[in-house]
Amino acid sequence: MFETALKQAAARVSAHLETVLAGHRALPLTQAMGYALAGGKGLRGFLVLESARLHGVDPAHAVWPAAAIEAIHAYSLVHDDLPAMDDDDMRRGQPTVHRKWDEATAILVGDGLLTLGFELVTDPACHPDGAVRAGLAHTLARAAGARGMVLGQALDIAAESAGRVLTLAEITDLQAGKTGALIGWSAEAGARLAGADTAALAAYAAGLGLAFQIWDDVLDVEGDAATVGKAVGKDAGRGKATFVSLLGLDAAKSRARNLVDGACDALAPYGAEAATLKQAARFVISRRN
Ligand code: GRG
Repeated sequence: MFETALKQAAARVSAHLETVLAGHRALPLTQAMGYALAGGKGLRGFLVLESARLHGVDPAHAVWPAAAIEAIHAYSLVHDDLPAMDDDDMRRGQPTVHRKWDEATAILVGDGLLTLGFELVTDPACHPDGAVRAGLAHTLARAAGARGMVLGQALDIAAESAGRVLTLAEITDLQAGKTGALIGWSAEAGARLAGADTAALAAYAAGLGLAFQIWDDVLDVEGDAATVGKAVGKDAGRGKATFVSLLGLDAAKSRARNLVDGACDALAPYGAEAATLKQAARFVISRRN
């Protein structure tokens, strides 16, 4: 069952991150970094481990980039929750880092987790070939930075003062950066570790990433805060354009299903071996949090 595979992958990645943090000084910062890393679904780390398995990569190598992407994802959530950005009190069913500690700690936790991601992919234990490690670090910088996730976040913030509702094309472009870039990097990482072609996994991740974001918008409308683990209804409350507000709930869900079908089709070159990645795509549009 897919949920079991996801939990096992998340446990493996969490254990790796705990070992890494055990080597840090016992400061409140380290405790807060561990707190920020806990409690997520671990979908991005799972995508790294599963794409690596498809390419016969040793999990002892793949766990490094899997931990790296979860660290960078956790940083993005901590900074996104800050008062200067989304100003959220709850994340993963717990108080946000700036609420439990303070804003300075939350900024440093984010900075620490972002840089930790690059430390992990460039660790010699991640891959014996320095060129492969450099390739992982370079593509990770592209995905996380001002042409990827940071760009998506900047476009999202700019949209709030644009004085008009974004179009579907603009939202799709924004989300490709904000959510899609890290999901894409995760799914392609296994091929990168193996020195293989990333095209099929990139096509899979493009559909998956967009479906993931559409489902996030669905949960903002249909979910309850206790299950989702954070405030819901925020987008509608702010009059913010989302896939659901532009397409309507039913059409948004059907678009997400079509995207997942396309994502699964893209995995054809991997045959039956890709069954778990297909289950992951179905999970993304059935999840309740
Ligand atoms: C601060 C540079 C910077 C970027 C923030 C990712 C992001 C950009 C903001 C997060 C806000 C948000 C709700 C985005 C929508 C999609 C998303 C990334 C949801 C959270 O991902 P999950 O569901 O979370 O994989 P877990 O908690 O399971 O890890």
